Amino acid sequence: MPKATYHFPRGFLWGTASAAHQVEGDNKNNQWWAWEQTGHTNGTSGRACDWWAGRWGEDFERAAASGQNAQRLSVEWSRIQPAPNRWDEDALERYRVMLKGLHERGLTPLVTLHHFTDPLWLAEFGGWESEAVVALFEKFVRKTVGALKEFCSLWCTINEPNVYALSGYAHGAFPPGVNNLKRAVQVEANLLRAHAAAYHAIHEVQPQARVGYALHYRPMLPKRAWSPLDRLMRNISYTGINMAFPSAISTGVMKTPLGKFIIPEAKGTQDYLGLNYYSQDTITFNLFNPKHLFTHMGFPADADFSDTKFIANIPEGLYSSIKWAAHTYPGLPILVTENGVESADDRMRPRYLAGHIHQMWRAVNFNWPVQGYFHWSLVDNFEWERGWTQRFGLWALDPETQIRTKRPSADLYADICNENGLSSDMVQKYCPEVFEKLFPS
Ligand code: IFM
Repeated sequence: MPKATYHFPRGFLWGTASAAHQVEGDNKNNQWWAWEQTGHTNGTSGRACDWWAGRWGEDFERAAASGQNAQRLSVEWSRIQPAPNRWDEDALERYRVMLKGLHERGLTPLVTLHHFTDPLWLAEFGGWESEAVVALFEKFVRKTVGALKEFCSLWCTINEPNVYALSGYAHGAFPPGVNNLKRAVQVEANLLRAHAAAYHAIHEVQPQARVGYALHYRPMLPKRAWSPLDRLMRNISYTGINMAFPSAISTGVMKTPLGKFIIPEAKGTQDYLGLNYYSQDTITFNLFNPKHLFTHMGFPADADFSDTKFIANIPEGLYSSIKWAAHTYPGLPILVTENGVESADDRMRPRYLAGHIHQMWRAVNFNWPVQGYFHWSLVDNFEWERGWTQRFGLWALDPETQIRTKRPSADLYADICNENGLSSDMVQKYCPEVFEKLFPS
């Protein structure tokens, strides 16, 4: 049996990722809280992981004690700016204390400025459909970055703009629950304008900042490679879902299935690419699915599925995502800003984790500049419309009692972080079922 270790470059960032609404609790002043109260989600966020009441400290301890050296979190716009004409200095001070707490524990912060939630006042005024949001977001970003810059220089403007626009405005699982592709595209254009404005503003406020956004990237394959219709639908879905932001950042033009938006100020607005990768899709042309533009998106029937079949374990997709990023933006640093799986009994997570770290290592060996990895997530948290039905944590959480229970994969991830690599011994211990695949004899 081979003995080997797949090492990562010195200084590689190892962390976990979270978002304010999913962990803080009692975020009552945003559109998601309102949406949850009207029965649109599987349970409500409630106290979530109770970070706002102070449990961030014990969770940062867990992260640091397990050898992590970085942490991705987001700030909540509705706390910092509870009304259009009011800033909450206490909320900003609380975030300063949290970020200071990360440094004290040897964790480099990566702060996301927008992760799916909007202040209620913004949602009531039309949210991201009105171009006026761009100036409002820029104002919020200037204020927040100005207040937190002592403790953070790595920023993510917007998390998964494609998911926000499509889920909220095309298939309606997110608030405001709209089914209208034209409105979705308009929202995505405003997100891009806001990202560009934030990028330039952050560099003015903090010239040494590194600024990017987090792209939810889904590699896609036609189900039947021989079928021109499957290939066509694959190309339409791929461009529509993945490419709006990346192509606009390359060219200043956002191309969508419904037309072009010229946004020249977006060109070149990234100092790194944040990649969120979970799974890879198989696309089929389906004549009987006009509602979804004659497309069926799925996974291979024999895939290794997560608890609710939300994710298929396809680690090669992380390799091809990184390859795409490295070829699209030669030399641009890449951070894997999210990757993880729902697995309540933790049977799947160790092999998912090991398989993805192995594929990331393969990518690093092509000298593609991957500089860090943030696992989603440290502790189970509120999974949006899916509520508490999906458990992504290295640690299990009982939201009622707030008791955290370590899952075995927390130890595996700690071993990876401490070693700055993945070894055959780790795979043998935590997920022997993939040993031969990862360390072939
Ligand atoms: O929980 C989400 C996160 O907020 C955005 N990316 C996907 C995660 C898992 O569903």
